[in-house]
Amino acid sequence: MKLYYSSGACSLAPHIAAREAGVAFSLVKVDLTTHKLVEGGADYYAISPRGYVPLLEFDDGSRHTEAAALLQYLGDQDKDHVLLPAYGSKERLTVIEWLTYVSTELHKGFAPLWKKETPEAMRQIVRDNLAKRFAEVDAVLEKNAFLTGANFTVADAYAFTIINWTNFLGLSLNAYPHLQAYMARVAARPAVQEALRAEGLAK
Ligand SMILES: N[C@@H](CCC(=O)N[C@@H](CS)C(=O)NCC(=O)O)C(=O)O
Repeated sequence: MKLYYSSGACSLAPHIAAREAGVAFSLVKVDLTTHKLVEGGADYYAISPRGYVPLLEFDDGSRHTEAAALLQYLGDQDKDHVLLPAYGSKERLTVIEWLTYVSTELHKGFAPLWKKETPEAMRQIVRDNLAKRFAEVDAVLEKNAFLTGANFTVADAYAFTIINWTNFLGLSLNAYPHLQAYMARVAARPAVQEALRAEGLAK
């Protein structure tokens, strides 16, 4: 399968999950300013009508989008059911609950900060809302090593990717020591290091 991605974008989450699950995949880099493929310059809108990454293309040519959905598919490739617990279990419900939270509260919560046209007053509201979310997550991580307990799951791949945007946007996590420690813990995982290196975000 092929993963269409842009360095450090939300596509880093399925990228990490694919490496954690040990599935075979190749990467196709997209320039999100031009919406063209970096290699060859093909029009990305012809591949992904919304122009968004991530997009997963299977060997049969079928294409799928939406980070939270791709993460569930990739999590299910872990036959030990650690990245995503078994169908029907409450543990799985908890991971999907967190995936949905990251998607709607964090991922889309950050979105206005990426837009040049967002006015400063709005940016402040967005930052204040994110601060509330970071405080919630920090409290959870005071008790747990990862979002849902002792194990790294696809929800952590997603949360790490989105909260990592604080580095690109100059937002401090100093007020959230447990969240800061978590970000370092996730970043140190071999699969995460490989993904960051492949995206040119680590040496
Ligand atoms: N609903 C999509 C949103 C994906 C998304 O926001 N992708 C961003 C990068 S993180 C993007 O491709 N933006 C390009 C654009 O807005 O043109 C998902 O959850 O996967």
